[in-house]
Amino acid sequence: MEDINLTLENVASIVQHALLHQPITDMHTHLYPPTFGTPVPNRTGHTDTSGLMLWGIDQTLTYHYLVAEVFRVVPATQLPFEAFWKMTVTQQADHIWKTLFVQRTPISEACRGVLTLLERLGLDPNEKTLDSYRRFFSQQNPDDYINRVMELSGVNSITMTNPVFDDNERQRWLGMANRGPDARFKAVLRIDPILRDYPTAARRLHEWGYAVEPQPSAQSMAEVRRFLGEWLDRQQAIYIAISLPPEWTYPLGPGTTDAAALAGQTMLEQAVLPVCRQRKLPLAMMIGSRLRVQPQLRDAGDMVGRADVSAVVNLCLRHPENKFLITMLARENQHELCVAARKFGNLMIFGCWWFLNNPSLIEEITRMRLELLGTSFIPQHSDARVLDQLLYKWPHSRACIQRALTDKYRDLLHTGLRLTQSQVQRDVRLLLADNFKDFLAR
Ligand code: RAT
Ligand code: ZN
Repeated sequence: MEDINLTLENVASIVQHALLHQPITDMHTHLYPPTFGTPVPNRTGHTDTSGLMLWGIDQTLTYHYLVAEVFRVVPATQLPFEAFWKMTVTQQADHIWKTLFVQRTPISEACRGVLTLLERLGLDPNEKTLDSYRRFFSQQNPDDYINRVMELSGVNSITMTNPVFDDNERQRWLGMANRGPDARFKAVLRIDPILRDYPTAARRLHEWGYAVEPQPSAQSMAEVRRFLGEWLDRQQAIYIAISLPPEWTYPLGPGTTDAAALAGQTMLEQAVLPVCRQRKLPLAMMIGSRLRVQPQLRDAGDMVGRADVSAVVNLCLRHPENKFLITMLARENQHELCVAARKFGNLMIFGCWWFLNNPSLIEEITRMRLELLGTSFIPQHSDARVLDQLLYKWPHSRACIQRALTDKYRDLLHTGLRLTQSQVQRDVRLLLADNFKDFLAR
């Protein structure tokens, strides 16, 4: 087929078309296949309240981003936290719908997202109650519905987050021995306690039969390496991941006496990084989350804090044989992180994480990354916790990437450079899929 030359007139539609037709590898989500159970009743009437595959209107509306927003409007002085958490998911969803969507204009990004996904499913977002949406979801088979959502959102590979220190998650893996993996989903070994809270991790590992000691001794390191290796094999994980607080730094200062921080650094250097090197797996570090600042909000109670980019620089410099996938939560860190990525081939920056996953910020950050890094970064991941969220998070992000890219191609056209549709397609393939795949394969 003949290639089409880009012009100032056709560039916007060519970029839009390329983005829409490029299958997305979503490299960080909290989604699961049906084999991990689902708390929503399906056609066979089965309900598994601890199930991990979240989907449907009630889960969508009780997303922690919306829980935070509903408590701003009906504060805990009117509806105490304990009373909210005692409600069923259905009651919580009704409360959130009435408060944020019927009585107010649903203008926030998390609210708008729900409207986008309803519209994508052919549902009218103007309903005053959730009855008709619930009817729609009760008619879906979870397994088929995954295919439908993936097709509608343009996602062809979903990367999970599999926190091995979560008992529910761990038990499900252990009970799954004879079941084959779901080809639509890839696993990621998430190990936060090993670096964030070594004493707890050591105790749990000991309970699970690893000869790990309360101190990060040589024996403990060897056992943590054995544990990581066994779980990487079990999950067939494609990378190891952790999230870290804003205070996280590397290396620790010479006067550091904080035993947990010292143990975390030892485990990073002597267990996690060696295993990653040996298996050629990246370590994904998500930096800047301060957990449970408002504990009564549970998952909605976490905060952002400005972190230390020089810790990332030191890490990449001292461990050139390791690969790091890095995202940071604070807007204030984005420029410095981008400059750091210019220095290190083993540093791949990814996504506009959590509180940055808003159109104004995605667009600003993507424009800056294109200017500083060309096409050598991963612009976005969905972080979806509820399957249906793929139906809004990707279209909203795609629109931002589209505007940023279109303007950059226009700038190039003004220089007299000739550009074609297939070049745009190649760039978009790098951004939405191949930069991640190539980094894994490196
Ligand atoms: O974005 C979120 O839903 C957060 O609660 C976290 O899960 C975060 O994305 C993480 O992976 O730690
Ligand atoms: Zn996440």
